[in-house]
Amino acid sequence: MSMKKPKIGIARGVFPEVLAKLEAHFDVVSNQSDSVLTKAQIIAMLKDCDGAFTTGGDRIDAEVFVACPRLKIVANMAVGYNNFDIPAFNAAHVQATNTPDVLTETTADFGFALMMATARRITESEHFLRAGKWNKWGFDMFAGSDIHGATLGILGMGRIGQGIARRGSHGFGMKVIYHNRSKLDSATEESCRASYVTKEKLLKTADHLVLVLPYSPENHHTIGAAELAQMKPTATLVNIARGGIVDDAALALALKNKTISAAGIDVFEGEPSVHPDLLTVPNVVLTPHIASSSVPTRMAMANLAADNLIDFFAGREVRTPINNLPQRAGT
Ligand code: 8YV
Repeated sequence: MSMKKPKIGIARGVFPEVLAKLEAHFDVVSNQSDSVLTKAQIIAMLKDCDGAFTTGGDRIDAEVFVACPRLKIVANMAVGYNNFDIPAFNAAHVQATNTPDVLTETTADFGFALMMATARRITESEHFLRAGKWNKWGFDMFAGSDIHGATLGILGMGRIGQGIARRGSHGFGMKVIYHNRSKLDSATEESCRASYVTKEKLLKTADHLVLVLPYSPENHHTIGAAELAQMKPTATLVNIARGGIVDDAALALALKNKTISAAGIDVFEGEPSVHPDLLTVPNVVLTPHIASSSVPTRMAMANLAADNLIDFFAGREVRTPINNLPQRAGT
C-alpha cells in the first residue's frame, strides 16, 4: 500500500486550526487568499485532487467531475447544498457531505434576532441616530410591531424552523403556525407548540413570517408579488433560507408600497450582489449571509467538513452524508 497522502483542495479560506488538522492528514492545496474562485479555477485546483472542501458558493457538478476524475468526496461547509448537483455526484460515484445539526441553534438565534430587529426597526433607527438626526424624543418614533403574543409563521419546518418555533412559543408567548412539505408528527408539533396550516393561511395570518426552507428549482420565487399581496400590511418577512426563494425585486416594491411593513434579509438572489432597490428602501434590515456565523458554530462546521474528509479516507463512514454511496476510499 502506498504511503502517499490523499490530496485535497480547499476552495475558500478556513480557520488555521482546521487547515493544520487537514494538513496532518492530506496533501493540501488551498485558496487561503479567500478570493472567490471561478469554476475554471476550481477545476484547475481540483484537477488531481482526491477530495475537496467547499462552501455554499462553489458550484460542483458534472463538468467538475469530468475534469477532475480522481475526486471521490466533496465536503460542503454548509447545511444547504444547492451548490451541488447531486444526480451528477451519484453518476460519478462521488460522496457528498454537508454540515447539519452543528449550526441549528445558532441559525435559529439569528433568525429570531433578525425578526426582532425588523419588527422593532433597530437598524433603521440606528442609521437615524448615527446620521445626527436625533434631536428630540417622539411619541411614535420608530414605533414598530410587537413580537410577544404575535403570530409567528414559519415556512420550512426542519431543524432550524423548529428551533425558531421553540424560541417564539416558549420564550415569547407567540402563537406559532407553520407550513412544510409534510406535517410534523404530533410529538414534534407539541414540543414546538406549533400548528400546521396551508401556505395560504400562513401568508394571511402571520404577523411575522420566517422562511427557512431549502432552495430547489421548485422553490424559486416561492414568495413573489402574489404571495406578498396576501400578507397583512402590518406583517414582517424574514429570509434566512436562500436567495431565490424570494423575488427580491417584488419584495423591494412591496416594501416601498408598504404592502408589508418590513423585512429582514440575510440571503439574496445573485449574492453578494444585492438588488439595488433593496438598498434604497428604509424598512428592510440587510445582513450579508451570516446566520450561522458565531465563532463556535463556524468552527464546528469547518471541523465537521474536515472530519468527513478524514473519516472518508480512513475508510470509515462519513458523519453527515448527503448521498448514499458504497465507500470507495483507497480504490
Ligand atoms: C453558510 C449556509 O455560511 O449552511 C448553510 O447552508 O447557508 C451558511 O451556513 C454558507 O452556505 C457558506 O458555506
